[in-house]
Amino acid sequence: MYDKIQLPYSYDALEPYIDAETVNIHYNKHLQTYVNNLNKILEGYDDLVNKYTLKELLFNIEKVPKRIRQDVINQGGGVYNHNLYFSILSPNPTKCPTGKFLNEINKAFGSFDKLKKNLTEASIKQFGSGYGCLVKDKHGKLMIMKTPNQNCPLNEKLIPILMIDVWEHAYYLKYKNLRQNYVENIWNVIDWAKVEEYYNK
Ligand code: MN3
Repeated sequence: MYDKIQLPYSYDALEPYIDAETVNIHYNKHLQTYVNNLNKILEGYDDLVNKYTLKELLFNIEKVPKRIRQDVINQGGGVYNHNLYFSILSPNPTKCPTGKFLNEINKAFGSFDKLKKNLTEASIKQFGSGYGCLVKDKHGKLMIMKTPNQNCPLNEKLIPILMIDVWEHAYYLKYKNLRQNYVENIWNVIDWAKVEEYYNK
């Protein structure tokens, strides 16, 4: 069985940037549905479930039998991406990266501000549902990408360390059609200490 993370804050903790109703529905309904669907798909595949964490399963997606592979990409990505998304948000975020991570950011993007600018742009420009992502490759090199639907960068052997959910369900109640405002505001609640922890893992 794969599961969602415990939400490390209350539903209203990210106000005014992300409203309580959105967090509640997003976490309890949308994410839970991905969890339920994934576990249903994997019924009878105990060998996979017992052998791999969800991260390993998505990273080694070619090991998943073809007849359920796309479903695992969709539903497993839905679980993993949301767990990552919710885990890097915080009502008391560390606002800046440090140390080796900051050096890598400067090397890859020129500056921390430039990284935020590029990732904001990628998130806004993702056509339709998906995510803007900060990923690292196996050498620790940082890249910005966007992914459609629930595709997870792990499927491409890249490790996501920050994902911004730009499905309408992530912002529509408060921001309506204004994805740009949501993405610009989300920087107020992104915890760079957590992102840095994922980078160093
Ligand atoms: Mn979502």
